[in-house]
Amino acid sequence: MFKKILIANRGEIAVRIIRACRELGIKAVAVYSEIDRKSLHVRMADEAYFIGPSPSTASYLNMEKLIEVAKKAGCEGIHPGYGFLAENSAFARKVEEQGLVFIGPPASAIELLGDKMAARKTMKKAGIEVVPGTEEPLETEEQGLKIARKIGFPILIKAAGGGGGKGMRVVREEKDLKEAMRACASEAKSAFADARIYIEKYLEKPRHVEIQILGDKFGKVIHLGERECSIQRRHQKVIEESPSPIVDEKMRKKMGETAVKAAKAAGYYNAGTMEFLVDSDKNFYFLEANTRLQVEHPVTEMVTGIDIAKEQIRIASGSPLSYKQEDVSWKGTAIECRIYAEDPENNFLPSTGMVSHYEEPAGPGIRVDAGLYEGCEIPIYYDPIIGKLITWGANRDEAIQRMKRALSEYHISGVATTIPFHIQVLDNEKFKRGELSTHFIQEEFSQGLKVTLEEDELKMVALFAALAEYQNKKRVQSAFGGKNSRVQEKENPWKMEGRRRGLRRFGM
Ligand code: MV4
Repeated sequence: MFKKILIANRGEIAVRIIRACRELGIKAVAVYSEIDRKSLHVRMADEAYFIGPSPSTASYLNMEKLIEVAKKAGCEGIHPGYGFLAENSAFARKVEEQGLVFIGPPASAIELLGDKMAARKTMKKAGIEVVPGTEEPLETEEQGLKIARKIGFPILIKAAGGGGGKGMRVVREEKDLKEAMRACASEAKSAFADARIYIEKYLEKPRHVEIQILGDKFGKVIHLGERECSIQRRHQKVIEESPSPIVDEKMRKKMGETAVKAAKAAGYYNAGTMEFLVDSDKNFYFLEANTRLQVEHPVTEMVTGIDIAKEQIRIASGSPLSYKQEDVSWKGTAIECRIYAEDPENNFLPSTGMVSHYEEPAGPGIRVDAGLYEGCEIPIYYDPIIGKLITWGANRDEAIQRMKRALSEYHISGVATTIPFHIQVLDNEKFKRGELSTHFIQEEFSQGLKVTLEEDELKMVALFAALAEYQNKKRVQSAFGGKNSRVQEKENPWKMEGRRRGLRRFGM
């Protein structure tokens, strides 16, 4: 087993990996950019090294610097977390070339699966069902038209280098095809430096269900069941859960075996995810693979009891899988709400600044993976995800009730968060019935947070908001050693709670 590893990331995921290291008795080395000097991951790590200016291109994306620091600090491996360099095959290769271990899949698998067309081809060859469409890049507009007619409209044009919803175009009628092909190719060329495009049958309102897999370096691969990830907004997942309300034991086995087959076909090891689209008849089709530890991994951890982050590190160090497929079982339901520093009342505009007040929920069935503490700064430079709230329940209803309880206990002031939005989604009748699709938010919450108050209620809200704002101002001032900081007494927590209740009563 490793003695020391470097975590090439920040925020909640860096904290998550530090926790895994600590439980394994491994020293965790953090890295930080200028603005992250005082971040939680830096505080929690055993050692921390400065790697450059705040923009990620100058710090968290600086491959040479990260490798240099890892060597200097005496690390044996690098965990990339998610985002940044996690799915960069060149980085994985460089790390290994420098005699360090990349804590993730082999560079060859990242490369293969990163090319969405190559991935489709590989999976189809392995006998895995993919969405009907082409395996070769479209050469001419005439060829595109021929294929589209054969598949039948609506079709979807995708970029080989795309993924995660980037560079896609739905075409419903023949007359729009040529223009869409042209636009998609030129967009793909500028966004991914790869103009290759292909066509798929467009599935209307599918569900997004993904299977977590784990594979070791000895060719053993197992699956940890599915996550339902249909609740997303503009290709950003909002709420995930496991198990999926539509997947039964039989379907789990079938999807799981398909995902294992997919991993083997790609020469995969370490943790990974196979994404599937599921149509209204519960047919599932391979969509793409995620070659990283995913944001939503905790829901799988909660229902299986398997620590995926620790397993990743064990696998990378050369240990065989700790579990056989028969050892994996699922209990209850886990739900995750992603907490973004975004204002749901203002078109989800990113919100930055100092967290002037911070209180986390606790109690039965609650897990908080966050990168925050009271007084910390939320910078503008990175992803707006600041934390995740995960609840477990004996069944889906209990997990939902717990989530509502936990969200109401989660107090973050100083920056706007998506917490109030989550509360509304959890109250949605369709959500409660498990009737989910990738169009759910668009259809049910097109305006973001719903504010449905009478005029006098709005006045009350304004009053409470002003009080809360005053509260924050005072805290910010004293935290910065403002002119009144010394004479300011600590807030009366009863008063604070009263004001919060006032806000909560009006759904704030
Ligand atoms: C699709 C699709 C419907 N039909 N492909 C979006 C992200 C990218 N990974 C693939 N995506 C989709 N591909 C076919 N043939 C619908 C989507 C899609 C989607 C998929 C997963 C999660 C959310 C989504 C939201 C909109 C569209």
